[in-house]
Formats: sequence, C-alpha cells, structure tokens
Amino acid sequence: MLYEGDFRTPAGRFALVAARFNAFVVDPLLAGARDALARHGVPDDRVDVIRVPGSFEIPLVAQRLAESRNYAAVICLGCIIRGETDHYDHVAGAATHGILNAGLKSGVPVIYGVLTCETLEQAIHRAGAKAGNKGFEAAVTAIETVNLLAKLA
Ligand code: INI
Repeated sequence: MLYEGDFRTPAGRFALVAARFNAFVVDPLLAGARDALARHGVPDDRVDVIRVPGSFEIPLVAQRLAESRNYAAVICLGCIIRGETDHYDHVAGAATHGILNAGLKSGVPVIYGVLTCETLEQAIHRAGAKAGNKGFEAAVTAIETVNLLAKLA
C-alpha cells in the first residue's frame, strides 16, 4: 500500500503565524499562503492570521495554537536575513528547532515557511519574485500533510 497526501480541500481551520520582523518580505509570504489555501477551497473564514514580533516568537505561539486542537495545521511564516553578527544563527536555529518541536509535541502539522537567507535579494526572490513564493508552498505542504495524516488515522 502506498499512502500519500493529496490536494483535496481539507476540513478544519488553518492558522498562519507570521512574524512582523522583515514584514516587507513576510507580508508577500502571507499573501501567498492565503492564496494557496483559497485556491485549494479553504474559505477565508476558516483561516486565522496571528502576527508575532519576530521569528524567534513563532514556536511558542505555534505550539499553543497546535495544542489547542482548533486547527488542522499551523503554518509558520518568517524571514531571517544574515547580518554582521551571529544573531542570525541563534534566531534561525531557535525558530527552526522550535517549529519542528511544536509539530512533534502536538501531533498537528506545524509547517516551516521561514526563509533563512544570506541576503535581502535572496529573500525577495523567495517571496514571490524569481524563486516562487515559499508562503504558497508552505500552505500547499500543509494541505498535503493534513490529508496524509487523515489517511493514516
Ligand atoms: N527576527 C526575524 O524574524 N528575522 C530576523 O532577521 C531577525 N534578526 O535578524 O534579528 C529577527 N530578530 C528578532 C527576533 O526574532 C526576536 O523578535 C527578538 O530577538 C525578541 O525576542
């Protein structure tokens, strides 16, 4: 037997946790994620947007939302750009591990739509310019994972 997620309209609500830091990149990711959900038949009234200060704050909030059992999936959106200090490594590492742990702890798909980039140009390319929109991709991944888990239940 092969089990695979599909892209049919899933049941349930979706949470989008989006950082305000680097909002000019995160806002297009958010728009991309909303667009992907709408195109897959998830109406706007089943989508909640939760803004947090920065990517470092995403895991705590994502975990709280996932553990509430109110959401089929939690989609995390942020943008971390390497600067001149090692701050990037700490924020990126904490956000990445925290988002992974929120999913593992809750059993609810918590999707990683956080850009970790060397330059602002790379980030812009991944937020709808040359390299697609990672927010759109994160929402499609959420739908596939929700539908896969439903099949495995
Ligand atoms: N937060 C980001 O989302 N992206 C960044 O690039 C970033 N940098 O570079 O500092 C960033 N920092 C803020 C951090 O997420 C927290 O909000 C802050 O440290 C307070 O906890």
